[in-house]
Amino acid sequence: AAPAGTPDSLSFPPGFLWGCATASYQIEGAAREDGRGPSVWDVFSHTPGRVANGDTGDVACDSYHRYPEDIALLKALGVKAYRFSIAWPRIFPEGRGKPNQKGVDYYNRLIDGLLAAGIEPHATLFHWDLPAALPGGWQNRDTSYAFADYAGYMAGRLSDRMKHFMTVNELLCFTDLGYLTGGKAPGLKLLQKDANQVRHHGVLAHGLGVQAIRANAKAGTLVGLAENPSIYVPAIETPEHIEAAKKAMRDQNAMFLTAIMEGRYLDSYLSAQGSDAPVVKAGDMAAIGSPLDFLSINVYTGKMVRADPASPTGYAVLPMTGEAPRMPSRWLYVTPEVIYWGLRAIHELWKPKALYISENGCSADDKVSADGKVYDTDRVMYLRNYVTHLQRAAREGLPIRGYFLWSLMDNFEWEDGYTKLFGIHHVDFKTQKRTPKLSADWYRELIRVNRLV
Ligand code: GBH
Repeated sequence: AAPAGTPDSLSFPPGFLWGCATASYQIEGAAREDGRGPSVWDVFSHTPGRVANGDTGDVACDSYHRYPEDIALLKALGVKAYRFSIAWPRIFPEGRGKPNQKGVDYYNRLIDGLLAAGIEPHATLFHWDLPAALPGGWQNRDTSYAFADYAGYMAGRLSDRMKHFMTVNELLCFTDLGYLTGGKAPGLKLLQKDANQVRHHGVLAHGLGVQAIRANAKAGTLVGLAENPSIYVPAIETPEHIEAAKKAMRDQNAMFLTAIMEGRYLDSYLSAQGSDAPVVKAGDMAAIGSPLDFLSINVYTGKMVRADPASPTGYAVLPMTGEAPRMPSRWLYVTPEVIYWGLRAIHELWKPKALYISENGCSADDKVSADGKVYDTDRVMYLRNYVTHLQRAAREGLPIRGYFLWSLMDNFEWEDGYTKLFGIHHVDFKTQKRTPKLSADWYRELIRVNRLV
């Protein structure tokens, strides 16, 4: 094999940004400390029947106290960057008003620690822990403005030391899944019309957030978001199927990513919603379409599409068969090619200046061996496959700059509690001991050689 760093068909570009990702409510714990206000996830997880086993994020990985140890884990992996999220209710316990300095101090300590370890901080401003005090949550348009104020404030406080800010994480998950199907906080099942308004407030929060960050942050600050578009893979790699999958990407993401990248809702989306279409005020779409410095996507799974001349859309989305391979999370079909086709369609449709994978990873059926180690061979297989398709994207010259593995360590997996674990470090939730899994050893080597291993 060629020595590490030699450009060949297996290498990643020099300086490729390998990282790990986490989110505040999933790892921090310290839910009532230093003036943090309750979030909708505190309320939801403490409501009987909402989360597996009644698990909560009260303690989680206790990263609020153990962050130096977590920085040491990152350093031992050799990652160049760490994506974490900021808990809005630590900064504004009631969502707005007077900032809580103790909350800001925590992120100052974290960021200073990362910089001292030579690791680039990438912050998500909202990864679902909405302050519970905000009346009506995302049903209320005022929440979008409250988010922008908070985002601008934080970027103003942190941009002297870090560049990369993501407004929100995964619009679908905190809008539809919180307000339409109700599996996530706040657990509501609203009518489609009301849920469409929640979606609009979500993209509006992102857009107003971009504007507020630019108005308050130091010059040179880079703004994007971490979105999880529905991704469509051409069933067969022929021009007509490729075109069909690309059209599906644009159409099916009309309420979120397409609106953000194009600054408008597609006519096909609006007409399909009819009288349920959201109320849009003057200026909203311009804010939503604010130009971005980069686009990050969380990539886990996707569907296959074939060209279908008989359909008015020109394509047909194919159902997953019952025997399709899945990881333990019921939704996590193994579809490694989504990483390449997702990036390629986005690049061809909208040409973002820079692309990142802000999350990729999987739950696995982890067992601690007699030697204390987790040999998560299935996770290694999963990651190796996805990263192979990532390398294709890089090799073909797509502007892909980095990859954040979800997740640094086992953590609170939302409605699945601690029953589905995504870490490349095992966490013993009784002792809080972190232990690298086989996948951590694999990732360390990938980063070291910067080519497929
Ligand atoms: C990400 O979501 C999150 O950003 C992260 O916090 C999370 O821990 C990680 O992935 C692993 O789940 O059964 O119909 O309710 C991943 C994307 C999309 C996965 C919605 C779960 C629920 C489908 N998610 N999906 S449903």
